[in-house]
Amino acid sequence: MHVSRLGAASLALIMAFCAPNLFAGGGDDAGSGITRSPSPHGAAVGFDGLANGDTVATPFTVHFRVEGMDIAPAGTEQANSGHHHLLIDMDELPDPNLPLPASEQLIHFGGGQTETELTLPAGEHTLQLVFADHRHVPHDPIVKSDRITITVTSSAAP
Ligand SMILES: [Cu+2]
Repeated sequence: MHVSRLGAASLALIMAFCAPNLFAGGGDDAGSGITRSPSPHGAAVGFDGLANGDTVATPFTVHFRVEGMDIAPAGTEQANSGHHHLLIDMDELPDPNLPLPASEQLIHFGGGQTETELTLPAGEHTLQLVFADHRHVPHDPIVKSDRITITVTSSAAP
């Protein structure tokens, strides 16, 4: 009896802590109980004017496109909206159930920007876009572009 009473108490504690995250439909909690914002059918992101296999001279401007959703700055909670994230030379996506971490390889455009100028070392690089909500958490289903490979040269071809 002692064991089962302990078990019941633990379960009640777990439910008390998890329930708000499971049912609040949002919030700032970055824990495992996070609820991802839904994306509408047909939502897509991609690069405008840059395709897999392209060669570009550094620095170059990358243009982001989104279809079926709206751009909203980070921190602004609004249905069917989010902001762009550019992943540079990342072979794997971060856990989509958590806010995307920021790094030199994962750039947030929380101001709602739709383009950026990149300066990259000469050579092959991969680029990928991931859209995410006001908390930087990718939508469900995730809205991401193909990962494209481009060749960067140090100066414009003559
Ligand atoms: Cu972000």
